[in-house]
Amino acid sequence: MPAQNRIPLDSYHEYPPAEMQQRADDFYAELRGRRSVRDFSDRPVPRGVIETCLRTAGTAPNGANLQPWHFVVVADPAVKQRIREAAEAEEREFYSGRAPQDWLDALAPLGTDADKPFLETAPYLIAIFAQSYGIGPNGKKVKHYYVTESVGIATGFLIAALHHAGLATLTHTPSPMGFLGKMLGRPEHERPFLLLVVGYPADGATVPAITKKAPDEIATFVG
Ligand code: IYR
Repeated sequence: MPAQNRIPLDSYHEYPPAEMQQRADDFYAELRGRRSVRDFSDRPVPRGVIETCLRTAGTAPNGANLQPWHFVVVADPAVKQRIREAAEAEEREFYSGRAPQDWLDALAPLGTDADKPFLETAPYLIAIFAQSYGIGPNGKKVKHYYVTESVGIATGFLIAALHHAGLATLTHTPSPMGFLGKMLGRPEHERPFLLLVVGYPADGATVPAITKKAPDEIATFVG
């Protein structure tokens, strides 16, 4: 075993309990204001903000610190148009037959359909890829662990970071989305995980009136 290079945990901060509670409350208040948005403005968003939020995503805990993700940021209108066309083709099949009725029933309160104009309107689409393995310096395959969990956590960090910066997002999962890898020139060992639509909400944007489960429905304390 090579010796580990260890450093002090200088980045950790402890807060007195009242301040800790306040911070937890403030963070909850901030994140509970996040909504998935489907009406986007075409106003440009500073690229640096996206870059920093991607850095945040890259800090996520992950399997063996192999960081099994890749983010493709698409701002090019021609590429966005091609993504929209391919996604809408899949979605038309989904909504007109591929999806079982119970899935369509579950989606009904959201009012979604096969039209995805936001894929062109929003200034950025971030295609998130999960790498089943990496390529080492010698060109050899490096197995990745807990890939789905890792990429899911990184995506959560990214969504929270973008929301914190004042941007709206939509987690969009055209199904199937194999076209993304080909269109964006990604290698075979990467599978598209989801497409994050990022921008400002359109003026007057609305969202479905939905609620979140109560604390005792989502959590149980033992002891
Ligand atoms: N991918 C489709 C359907 C869809 C599925 C789920 I689960 C959602 O939460 C929302 C939509 C679409 O984007 O319309």
